[in-house]
Amino acid sequence: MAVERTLIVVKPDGVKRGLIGEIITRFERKGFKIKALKMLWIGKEQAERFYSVHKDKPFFNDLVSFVTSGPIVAMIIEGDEAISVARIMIGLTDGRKAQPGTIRGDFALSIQENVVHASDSKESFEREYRILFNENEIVGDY
Ligand code: 3AN
Repeated sequence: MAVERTLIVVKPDGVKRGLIGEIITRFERKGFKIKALKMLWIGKEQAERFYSVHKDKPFFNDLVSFVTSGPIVAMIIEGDEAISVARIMIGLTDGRKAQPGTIRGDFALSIQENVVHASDSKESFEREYRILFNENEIVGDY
């Protein structure tokens, strides 16, 4: 058993569509513990840092505009193999190709507006959570 943490973000489309509760519920029901949770509205500079791995992609500017277009909900969850399990739960990037039963498979019909983000590796988690959270916003064991 490898207890890990990962970062989940409900993107602006998910927040606007009233899917915050649905998404939190899926991770809670799966058995993950929520270690940090907040709503925030990120700015351009923060969004550019968050998606810096995509800075040379043709969709980068659109992606930054999209994630800054409204508030997001960010959470850190913890549990066995959290990183890979959360990736399975969110589904493929393109909502049109994501399996039904996954979050994107059930709620997204777009590759950009795909409702949710989950870190894709331990390295991504370590980099991403620091952009959205301060250490004192993460709770201890409970
Ligand atoms: P994932 O979120 O599944 O890890 P990434 O890391 O490849 O996918 O892409 C990050 C975000 O960039 C996606 N969630 C999506 O919003 C956006 N994105 C990815 N590919 C495209 C694309 N071809 N066109 C527009 N937006 C894209």
